Amino acid sequence: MSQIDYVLSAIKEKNPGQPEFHQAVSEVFDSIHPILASNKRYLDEKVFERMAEPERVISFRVCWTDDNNEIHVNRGYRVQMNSAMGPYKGGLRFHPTLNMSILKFLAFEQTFKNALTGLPLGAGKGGSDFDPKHKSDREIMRFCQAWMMEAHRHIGHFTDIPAGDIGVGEKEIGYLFGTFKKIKNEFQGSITGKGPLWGGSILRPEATGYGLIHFASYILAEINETLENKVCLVSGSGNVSQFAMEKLLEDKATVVGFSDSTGYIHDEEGVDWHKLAFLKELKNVKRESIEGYAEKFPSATFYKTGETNIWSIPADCAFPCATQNEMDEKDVKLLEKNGLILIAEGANMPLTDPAIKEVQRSGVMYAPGKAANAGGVAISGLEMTQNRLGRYWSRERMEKELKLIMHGIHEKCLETIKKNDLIAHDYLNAANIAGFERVAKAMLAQGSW
Ligand code: NDP
Ligand code: 2IT
Repeated sequence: MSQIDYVLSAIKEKNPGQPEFHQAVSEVFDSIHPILASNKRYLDEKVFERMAEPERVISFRVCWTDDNNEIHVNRGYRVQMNSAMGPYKGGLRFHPTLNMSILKFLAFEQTFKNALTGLPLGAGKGGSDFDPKHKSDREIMRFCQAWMMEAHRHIGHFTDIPAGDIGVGEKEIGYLFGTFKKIKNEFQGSITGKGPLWGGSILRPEATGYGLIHFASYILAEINETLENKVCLVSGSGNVSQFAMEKLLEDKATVVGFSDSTGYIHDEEGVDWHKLAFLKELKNVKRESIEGYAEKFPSATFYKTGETNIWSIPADCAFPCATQNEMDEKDVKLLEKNGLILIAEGANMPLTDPAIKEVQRSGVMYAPGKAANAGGVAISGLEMTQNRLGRYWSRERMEKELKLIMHGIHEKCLETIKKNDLIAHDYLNAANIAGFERVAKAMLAQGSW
């Protein structure tokens, strides 16, 4: 085994039973293999090994009482992955399947994504195996208070700034922020995704979904195409999906499919503004299954999670915006057969490793999440700036900033493709190499920590 290949196998051996983490690390490693081969200093200084080892992992008991006075014990986490570029920054996920493998893959990906934004952001990720489904508001509040009761020791505007992810939206951020403020007796930008009345940035809720669609437009422009009249699939129906659909509607694309954990909807006539408003109410306020959408609109059919999935609907563009490994090799083959031209990832690592290999073989254009879904954390970065300045910036300004950052990431990818003689439109390797080089240089400059 070569010295380079040993790096990856040693990381895998050191982290047994963490398949998602192995997957994320292997993907970046494959991209940067030539960079390691031509840059002995990266190998000698063990830069990649350091990137794959969190600076700090915090795991703690979260004990809370439900509405029936019953006590529950959950596990809380914060993985502080890398602070070479700035304070730890990344979302919190509340989902019963959350574990160390998923958290470390998310925190690892966040390192490169945050570097690509060009903002001074390190990387982290956290959350809990708490399931927010079917919980009352009071239960969610007590859980969030209990989570922050411990986590506040590790959080702060110059240390570590959490935000939302799956199961954590403005409501949860409110309870988490309120608890932090109460404990510290200090109103500071210690968490992003806050409400716009109490320190939050305009456009943060929209930023990941909107940024994704901006990025897709920049890619399509490379082949003289636009989103107009393109038939699109957007998996999930949460924060990222809803605003991806909204921007697609603005760009005159037709969204014919979306999903949630209960199944998927095929709406042959497409989602319109009225239907999207209904979907938002269904998911955000009532917190129910998307099945209710098909009950309301006759052009739509609901398919329960089972033999088929959303990717069986013929489309031009697919935007996986739900969760990791939601698209596999056979899904990509079917999409390709049905004429797909673009996959852009709103979710983190939604394609399995064989699915990515199939995409690379097929020539379907592909935007990896590290680049395509960076709009959310980018606007979080600008929420931090506004909090430090004690100012609110206008919607117009935020829209300009989001486009500028997404455009900058796209340009950085093109520049990296050219510089490294990559195949045209190889955004996967470009994003990994560009993110890696930024973080690696910062780490080397700061010595062996
Ligand atoms: P939400 O909780 O708002 O929505 C998640 C959606 O995905 C819901 O529709 C949910 O279904 C569905 N879903 C979640 N887990 C599963 C699963 N195991 N199987 C099937 N469906 C599932 O989360 P977000 O929209 O914030 O996040 C979606 C993705 O985007 C995640 O991968 C996240 O890491 C990524 N991301 C989020 C960013 C953000 O700013 N929020 C930024 C960058 C990436 P149901 O409603 O039934 O639970
Ligand atoms: O995966 C992600 O980039 C997020 N969940 C958003 C992180 C953030 O700090 O806004």
